[in-house]
Amino acid sequence: MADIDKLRAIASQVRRDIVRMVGLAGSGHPGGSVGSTDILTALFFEVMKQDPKTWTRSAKGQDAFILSAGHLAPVYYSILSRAGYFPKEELATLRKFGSRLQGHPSTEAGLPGVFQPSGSLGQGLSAAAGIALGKKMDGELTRAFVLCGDGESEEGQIWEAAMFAVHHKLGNLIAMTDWNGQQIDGPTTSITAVEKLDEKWRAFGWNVIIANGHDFNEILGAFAKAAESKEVPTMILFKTDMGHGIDFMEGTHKWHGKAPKPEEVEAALAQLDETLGDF
Ligand SMILES: Cc1ncc(C[n+]2csc(CCOP(=O)(O)OP(=O)(O)O)c2C)c(N)n1
Repeated sequence: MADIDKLRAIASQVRRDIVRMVGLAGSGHPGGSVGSTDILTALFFEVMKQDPKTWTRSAKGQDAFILSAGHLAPVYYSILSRAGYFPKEELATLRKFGSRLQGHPSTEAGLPGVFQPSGSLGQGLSAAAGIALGKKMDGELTRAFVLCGDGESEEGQIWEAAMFAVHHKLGNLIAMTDWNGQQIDGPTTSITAVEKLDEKWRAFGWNVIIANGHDFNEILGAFAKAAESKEVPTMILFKTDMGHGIDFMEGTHKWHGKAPKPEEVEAALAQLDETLGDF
């Protein structure tokens, strides 16, 4: 049985980390990061088979994760550090020259846990499909996970990968969409409407699951259902709110890529319990 209180406590600390990191850096992407915190907390602390002590990009017997929406680097870095991949003090170096924590994840920077560079939207699903195919060819029973954005899903390469994964029967590929209805310039409906995502993924032949991305029971239930699909890739559409957990960031694209000022950092921290010690 998953310890939901433990997951909630980790998620609160991760949200604190994100706000403080982006505030210190003076730039970055807090809205989608705090919005996808619950999904990635459940994934890294309950679902995925990964061992920070033995992790390398070529390690056998471990699941792979790709953050296709690479601008969500703050949540990724916080989770990796809190899961034990590197010391939490390094979180203070986000976006600094020479830091391993670049504005978008880089494998060249050598940060443990980062499997694939990302930031140029639309590519991560293709990479994850390739990894899933490789695992299948090697007879490995591990899986490839990838998190995409809904705005990102306006990229054509996503749908090319969607066809590839079904063609190759990649049941070991679990994709997730942070379905917050927002992207950089406004609601997705006002940019290039990608709705209805569920019907689109079903039409492409995927196993589609819809879940509340802020309810740990639903999130874990979705991953459990995904594990039952053996030959068909799964897309979990997680309904989320951009900025979830910080009242003045919630539900608006305005915090997609804007750093909070010092007083806004304080206002946000007042809403989030410090559960694991700030960096
Ligand atoms: C190929 C490419 N085009 C454009 C961008 C600029 N860009 C960065 S984030 C973003 C919006 C992404 O929206 P979404 O995936 O919904 O993320 P969210 O706003 O929810 O964080 C865009 C257009 C990019 N990084 N890569």
